[in-house]
Amino acid sequence: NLSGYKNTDKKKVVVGGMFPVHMRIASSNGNTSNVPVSAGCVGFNFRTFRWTQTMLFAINEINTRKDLLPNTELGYVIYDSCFTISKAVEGTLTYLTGQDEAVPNYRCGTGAPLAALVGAGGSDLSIATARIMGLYHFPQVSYCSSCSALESKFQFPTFLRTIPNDRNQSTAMAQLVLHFGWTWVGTIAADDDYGKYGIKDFKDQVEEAGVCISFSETLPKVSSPQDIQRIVKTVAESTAKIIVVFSSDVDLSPLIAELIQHNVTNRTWIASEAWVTSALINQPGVSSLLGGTLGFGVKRADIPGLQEHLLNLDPYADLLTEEFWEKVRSLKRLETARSVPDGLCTGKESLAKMNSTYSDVSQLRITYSVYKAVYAVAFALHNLEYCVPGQGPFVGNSCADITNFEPWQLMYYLKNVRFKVPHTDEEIYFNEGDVEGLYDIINWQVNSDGEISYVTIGLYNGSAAPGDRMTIKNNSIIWNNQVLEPPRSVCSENCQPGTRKGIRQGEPVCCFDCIPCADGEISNTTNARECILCSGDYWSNDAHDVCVPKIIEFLAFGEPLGITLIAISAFGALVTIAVMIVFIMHIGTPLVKANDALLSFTLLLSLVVTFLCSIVYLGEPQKWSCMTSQVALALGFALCLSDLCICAFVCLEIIPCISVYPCLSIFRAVACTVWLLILPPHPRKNTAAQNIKIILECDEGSVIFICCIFGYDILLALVAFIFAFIARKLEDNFSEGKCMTFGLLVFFIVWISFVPAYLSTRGKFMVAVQIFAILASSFGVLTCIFLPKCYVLLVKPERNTEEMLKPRPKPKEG
Ligand code: TCR
Repeated sequence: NLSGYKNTDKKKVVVGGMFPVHMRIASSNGNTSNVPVSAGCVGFNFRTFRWTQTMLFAINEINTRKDLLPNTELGYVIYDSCFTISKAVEGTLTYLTGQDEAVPNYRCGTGAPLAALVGAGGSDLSIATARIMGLYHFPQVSYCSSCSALESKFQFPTFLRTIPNDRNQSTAMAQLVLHFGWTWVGTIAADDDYGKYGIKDFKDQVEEAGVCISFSETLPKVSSPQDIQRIVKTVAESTAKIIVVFSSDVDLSPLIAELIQHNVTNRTWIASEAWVTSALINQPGVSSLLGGTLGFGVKRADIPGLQEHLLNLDPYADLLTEEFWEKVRSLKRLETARSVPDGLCTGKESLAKMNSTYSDVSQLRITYSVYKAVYAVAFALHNLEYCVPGQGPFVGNSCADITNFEPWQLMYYLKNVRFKVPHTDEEIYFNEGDVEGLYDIINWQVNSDGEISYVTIGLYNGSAAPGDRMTIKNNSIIWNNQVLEPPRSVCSENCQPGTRKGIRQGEPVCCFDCIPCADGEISNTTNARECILCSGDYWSNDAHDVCVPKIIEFLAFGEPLGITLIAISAFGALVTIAVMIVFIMHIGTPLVKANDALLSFTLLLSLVVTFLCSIVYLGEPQKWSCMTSQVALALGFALCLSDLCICAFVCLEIIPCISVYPCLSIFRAVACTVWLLILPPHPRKNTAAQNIKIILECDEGSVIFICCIFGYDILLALVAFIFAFIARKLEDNFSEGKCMTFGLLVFFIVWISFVPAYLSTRGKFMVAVQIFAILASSFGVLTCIFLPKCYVLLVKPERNTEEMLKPRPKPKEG
């Protein structure tokens, strides 16, 4: 601890300071048989020693000023909190009681009132000291305790700080992560209030925005190689490329050393304020690990005269300074051991030559905060001293007395202080104990000789409107491995349109599989949760990202198959007509007369109808074409089959030929009319048969009707066949019976094979199969029945006699 003020006849006020000059306390030997002594401290920290000197510098500066506390001299008591809560509490108690318990400790200036405490370093220390200070309404101004827990005025009524609340920093980090679209980040927090609250606030915000945390590790406070090993393993194995670290440099440095040992690279680190410009972390050799780091630093400033003060340090001023010189000398000795063997030091060698953390004033951030804190106390004291009697803020408009005031009276002035910081002109005031959240965004850029320089690439202003808090110059960032492209850190890449997110059981929501949409389903956004089913007439395209209209399918006239079918049916109709002409030409001959000529003509006519009706099946189905094709086919076949029936009867001489004819046809005509009237065949879009197509087809209207009508056809065909089969034995010269039997056999074969063929085809080919069956059966009947007759009529007219028509007498048996 160091303290002092110059002996003048001015009024005197003592300001307390607390700095973590050492990094930890020496471990005790656990011996309980001796008188316990306060633990000693080890690990001298040059950076925090600079803070201490800055407080002294500020106090000196204030004491020499004529406009600030001209009649009062500031003294100081400074404690080393050793980065440990117990030491900080010990210091606070010493400070409050004035009992110089702590060893080594000295305090001068008896009788001077204690004003306020500047300190105590890390948030956990400040939380402990602020609770005690709060009990005595004693003001505490912290320069580096940024934890959001300290914002509670209820718990810490006399706590103020000149460093922004970490809430701002956590928000800034979250914004940074969202700005670059990283959704998969790891976090490392120090095992103290700073780390825990900082990371918690960060996590809360990013998780709300859909970012997932790959891992969350806590750095041990007391060195623990196993814990460090475990964290190294987690970092190395994680696929997260972004690691957010909320920790002080002292706690982080063992991990960094270990990570360098394990050659972990290719990560981008997001640094909190406490280590972003720390020389303890930025050691030679970290560039492969930490190059490209982004972090937040509190406002920096140049403090004129500070460097001279730092360099002109009297080696024997106090204990801490003596220790400082010890360290400097031992470092120097290490450096020059080989060249200058004796290494004798006078204690006055120039510190400027040593490029140490202590004398480097390029990154005065917390240092500047210390400076501000001291000035805040000074300005508050000034206001207290120059209170106009009778217009004071206290009971009865009274003022406080600078030589003998109560701590809560100074607290009043501190809360309401508003001043411009010397040299920088920054205006400071406390809003609920906090200052504005201003940060520089700092990028660690590796320069040509492998050293890291801190480049400010943006700003964050926590009190601006939410939209424009962060300004960041994207293209001035140099990332790890000297690349200019921001790294990507996602657990799973986005799911493209056409796929959907499939959750992985037991893993964070950012880790998912992309599952292709099923046929008929699409997704048209990236990262779709569900595929959308295409509605009725639509179907998914190949990429499954849009619903496209289904292909409309029907057997068109123009396509090769259509043309072929038309040609065949036209050919069939023409042949039939040709046969008709031949018959007309030979109308008087016995062959034509033998069967009723009319019967032959109706049969031929029915064949023409069936041939032609197959054309109507082609093309896009219309209401009329559906009706025509179905009815024409039904009628055509009926006509044809009833003719054959009658022919068979005639052959067997069962009935006079014409008489039954109307009976057979009337039934049919009535049935068809009823069908057409009640449930007419109509075109239909068949979407069920095939997914990607709409088949335009004719709906028969009523299955029962169609069954009846075609059942009737079958019946007729069977009857005709049976009788023709019987009649085939009757030997006439034209083998009428045989021909019919054969023709009907063709008819049956065609239609029986039609059933499986029809059932196994899809779409427009069903129509083609139907037409083929119609054409084949018609050709069958035409060739079997009329070809032999035409042969006789045209080629063998000599056989066309009455004689030949007579049935030959059956050969007698025996
Ligand atoms: N607030 C930290 C401690 C800390 C610190 C630092 C320690 C800050 N900045 C720089 C060493 C060096 C910021 C806390 O605990 O609140």
